[in-house]
Amino acid sequence: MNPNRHLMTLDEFTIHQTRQFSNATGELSTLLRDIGLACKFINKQVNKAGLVDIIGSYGKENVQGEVQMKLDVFADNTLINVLKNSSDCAGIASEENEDFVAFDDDHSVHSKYVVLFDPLDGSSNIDVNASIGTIFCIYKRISPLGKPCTKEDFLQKGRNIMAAGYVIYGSSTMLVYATRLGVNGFTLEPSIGEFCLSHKDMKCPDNGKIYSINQGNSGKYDSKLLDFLNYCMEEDQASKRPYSHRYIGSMVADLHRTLIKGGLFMYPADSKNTNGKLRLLYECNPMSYIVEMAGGMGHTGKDSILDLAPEKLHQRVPIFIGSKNMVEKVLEFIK
Ligand code: P6P
Repeated sequence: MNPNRHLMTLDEFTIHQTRQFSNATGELSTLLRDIGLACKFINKQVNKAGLVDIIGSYGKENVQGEVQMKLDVFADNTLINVLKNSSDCAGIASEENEDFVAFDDDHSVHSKYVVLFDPLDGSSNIDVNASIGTIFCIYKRISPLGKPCTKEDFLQKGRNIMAAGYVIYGSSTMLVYATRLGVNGFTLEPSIGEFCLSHKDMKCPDNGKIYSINQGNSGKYDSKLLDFLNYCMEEDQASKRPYSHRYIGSMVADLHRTLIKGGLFMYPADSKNTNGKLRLLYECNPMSYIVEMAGGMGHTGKDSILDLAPEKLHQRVPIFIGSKNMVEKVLEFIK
């Protein structure tokens, strides 16, 4: 290996970050590397979805009543198996499982962390080859070590997150993760099978020119939100409006663009989905943590997402997330 190489792998980066905390034991870094490993397995299948008999629905419905694509199931099983063998995970909660899963072997009951994830978000885009992703967040347990983790470990506020991230399976495969030290992005280098640091210290621009929402639901939005959408479409050179409208229909893809270019992603409540569609624990909390650590905002329209006290594993919340000034602008209209 060229001694002058400048590539820093995810493993090297997490070890380097650990050294900044004198009392750190490296368990969180190990967990991040294990998640990265699981997502490399998922990436391999996602990249060849059209070639092997793994695309298409699995036939069963998940707890959300959504038909499970085979890749959803594969991704869920892969993350569970890797984390079960990890030295630092006491249990998981996943979009694809009705209840949380406590790892009750002698080793895992002493692990300090629990992991929540959406194993393959945006899976309805699998068969049209649009970008999809894995979303995760890591909490330190509040239940006593030495016994299996409990539901309370998973129902913590987003403010308590230790680390959160996503992997986007797109034109390239990237892992982005945030801790209180900041947000960093790693691009998978297939020739060495490593996530390599490519986006150091990511910041969400305070302003952006893109708003992202499923305007097909406009007939179900309240009048204040419709007023904001009309504001977005008005011509105004000073504030660089009209904005461009972009909507991929895959949260990870829409949020990745928002994080990098700035903008505002919205999945509001409507007359049909009175709490919105996206799930608090493993979609809105991790994404809000990442965006807030990058200088942006994540809000329900009433509260900051990270301040919500979760009540159920699969509860849904409205979300307005992205560039700070754009979130504040939509709140002026809808609050
Ligand atoms: P709609 C994908 O199914 C998902 O959970 C998110 O990834 C995405 O942002 C949203 O739902 C899209 O929902 O109703 O616009 O198709």
